[in-house]
Amino acid sequence: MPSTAPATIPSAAPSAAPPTAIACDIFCAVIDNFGDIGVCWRLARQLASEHGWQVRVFVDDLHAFQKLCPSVALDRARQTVGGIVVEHWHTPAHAGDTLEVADVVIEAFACELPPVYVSAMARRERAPVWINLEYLSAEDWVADFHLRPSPHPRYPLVKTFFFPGLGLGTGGVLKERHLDAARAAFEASPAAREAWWLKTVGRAPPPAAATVVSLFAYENLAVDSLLEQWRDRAEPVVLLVPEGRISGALARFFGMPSFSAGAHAECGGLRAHGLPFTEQSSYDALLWASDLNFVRGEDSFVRAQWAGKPFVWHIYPQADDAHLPKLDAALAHYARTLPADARAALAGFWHAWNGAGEPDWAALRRHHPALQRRAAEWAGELAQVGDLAGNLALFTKTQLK
Ligand code: TRH
Repeated sequence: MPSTAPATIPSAAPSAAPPTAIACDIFCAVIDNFGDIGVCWRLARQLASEHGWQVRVFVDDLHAFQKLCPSVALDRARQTVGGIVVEHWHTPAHAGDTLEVADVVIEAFACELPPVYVSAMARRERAPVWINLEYLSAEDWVADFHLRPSPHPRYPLVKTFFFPGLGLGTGGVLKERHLDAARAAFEASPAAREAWWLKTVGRAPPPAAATVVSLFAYENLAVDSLLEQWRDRAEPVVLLVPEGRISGALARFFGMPSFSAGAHAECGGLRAHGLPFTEQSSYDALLWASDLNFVRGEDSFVRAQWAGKPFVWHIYPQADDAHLPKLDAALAHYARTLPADARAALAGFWHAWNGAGEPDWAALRRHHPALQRRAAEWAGELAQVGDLAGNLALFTKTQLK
């Protein structure tokens, strides 16, 4: 075992795809934040590096993309990043410099494909496999709708709905083949952990008695109460906060003008550090270095599950509280085998973090050993559903035969 393990997942650097490689176009419209492009980019990298596909990503917001992938140039209409072609999808009608239709066309999150591209799909000698990749939901109905075909009203084309999910019969969630090994190497190497702390936080790792918490969340009314609880408890908490939407609350709490990357503050038992928003492949190490992770949206929510550590999910809020059944559906999977008291503490905390009630840190901490055991067990259960990229590649191959 090497003394230092890599703290980043090696990014996809596919060797030049052979001419017979499956060509795949992924269309991604960024609604807000980083989850849309986060999921698409992770999928693109996996299809290229693990399945040898020749992938092109159409994305309408290069700024959001560059945050996850700093080598993206903002001013290029077309560029190749890690072997993947990136097209700036600058208008809804734009379909690339030359209109080439791929073997597999992935429309992410029901974004609308350019009409000229759809008509070219219909003219193609062999119709492409057309996938609508949906948002992740843990609800039961997802398995019934996964892989349902939807014929186009005018063209001889069929679109298939591909539903990520946490249960059997769904498309699963993304998981790279090397992920578990990378995590295990990080966790087994005190030198890797120390190097990560020095590089990322600018400090040596804290003593084992401290609870390390990573905090990635939207603005959240419960955060002040939680910061107070951390401040007032005897047991020390070390808080790692990638700069973003929650940073303003930290600044207010500590009476600072801002709480961006490089900020440090201390109050009672709480010590907090502002971190830079890292490249996507480096985010996992933050989850591995922490004892408990606050995550949000879709992709960080999935990464926290693979990290095998207890986590708290700030779900993306939707109109009419449509997100709340999704939160409970995820809890039903994740907390399924927990003892009733630990399950109640976790559910109460997740609900409070999503707007209902006060977060009770002491209760969550009390059940940490049970939550830790369940987190590891759950990662194993989730792996049974299969990796989304692998499931998608398998399905498309049956269609391309
Ligand atoms: O950013 P998100 O809230 O994204 C979304 C969008 O809001 C989208 O519209 C919504 O529908 C969807 O959630 C459900 O959260 P998410 O999905 O976790 O995406 C964040 C991405 O940022 C993820 O790929 C991890 C990455 N990331 C980094 O690369 N570096 C970092 O430092 C951090 C904190 C995250």
